[in-house]
Formats: sequence, structure tokens, C-alpha cells
Amino acid sequence: NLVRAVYPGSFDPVTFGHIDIITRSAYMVDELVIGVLKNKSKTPLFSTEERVNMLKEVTKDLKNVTVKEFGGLLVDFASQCDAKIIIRGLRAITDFEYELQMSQTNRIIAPHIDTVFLTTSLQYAYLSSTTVKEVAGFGGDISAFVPPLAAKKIYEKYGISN
Ligand code: COD
Repeated sequence: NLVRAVYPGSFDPVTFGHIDIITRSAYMVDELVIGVLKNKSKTPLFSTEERVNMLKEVTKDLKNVTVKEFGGLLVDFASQCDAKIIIRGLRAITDFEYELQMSQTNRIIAPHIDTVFLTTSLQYAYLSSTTVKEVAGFGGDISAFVPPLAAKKIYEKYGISN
């Protein structure tokens, strides 16, 4: 029996914090499916296709990782993938309430699916897609936060040549 997990998120854009969680969880399971949320109410900086392609590019060396987009309920997506595990990353205490609420809700609507939390690696504890966009939008250096490919695309979005 293969152990399969999904790692869902907005990934707008993917950061080293996400990549750290992907690498560590890919090591623990047979197959990891990254689920990129589409149709979020908040307009993302990158289209679903752009976010999927960026994730594919930065995970291409991880042989047991695939990237898919999803809409609707996360637990339905996990079921479609035949995955019983949802992976989430935990940074500071500020993540906790939201994550707890989401995992409890998901377990009530789909008791056979469990959420597993990986604590952030310390060097990425402060890192979020939102702050990356904030820094990039003002022309700041984001090379410590995202892979070069993503940095290039982020600056392009803001019309900044780097
Ligand atoms: N270090 C470690 N982990 C990190 C870091 C970091 N620096 N940065 C982000 N992460 C983790 C996050 O904690 C999260 O676990 C994951 O990486 C992805 O982060 P984001 O911000 O890209 O993704 P979110 O939080 O916007 O994703 C939200 C979902 C898409 C999972 C959620 O909205 C969802 O499931 N939507 C579908 C509808 C549904 O089923 N809702 C749940 C019912 S309660």
C-alpha cells in the first residue's frame, strides 16, 4: 500500500519555506501531490497555471512529487488523489489557530483523512508569500526568499528589471 499525501496551498508565489516542507515531506511518503488552489476570492498575483508551472520547475528533481491544481474542498481533492494525509507547515503561533480550525473541520467532514504538521525550519520561520510580494513590489532583494526562477517572474509582474 502506497502512502500518498497532498500538500495544498496558494503558493502565490512558491517560497523556500514551501520548498523546505515539500522536500521534507516527500522524504516521508511514497507519493506527494502538491495541490494548488484555484479560484481564490482574493485575486492572486500569479494565475493558477503560472503557480503550477513554477512549482513543477522547482520540484523537478523530486521524483515522487507531482503538482496539480484544485478547486472546491480540499478533502475532496485529497480523496480524488487517494491520499489520506494532508501536509501543512507551521510557522509561528499565528498560523496555529487557522490551521487547527481547518484541520478539525476537515476531520469532521472527512474522518479518514488526517492532517500532519511539519514545523518550519528556523531559517524560514519568518517567510511568507505576502512579505515576498511586499519586498519585491518595492524593488527589494528577494533572493534569500525564493528560487531565482520565481524571483525573475515576480519582478516581471511588478515591471521591475533585475
Ligand atoms: N515555513 C513553513 N511552512 C510554510 C512557510 C514557511 N516559511 N510558508 C508557508 N508555509 C506553509 C503554510 O503554513 C501552509 O501549510 C503551506 O505552506 C501553504 O501555504 P500557502 O499560504 O501558500 O497556502 P494557504 O494557507 O493559502 O492554503 C490554504 C488552502 C488552499 C489549503 C485552503 O484555503 C483550502 O483548503 N481551500 C479549499 C477549501 C477548503 O477545503 N477549505 C477548508 C475547509 S475548513
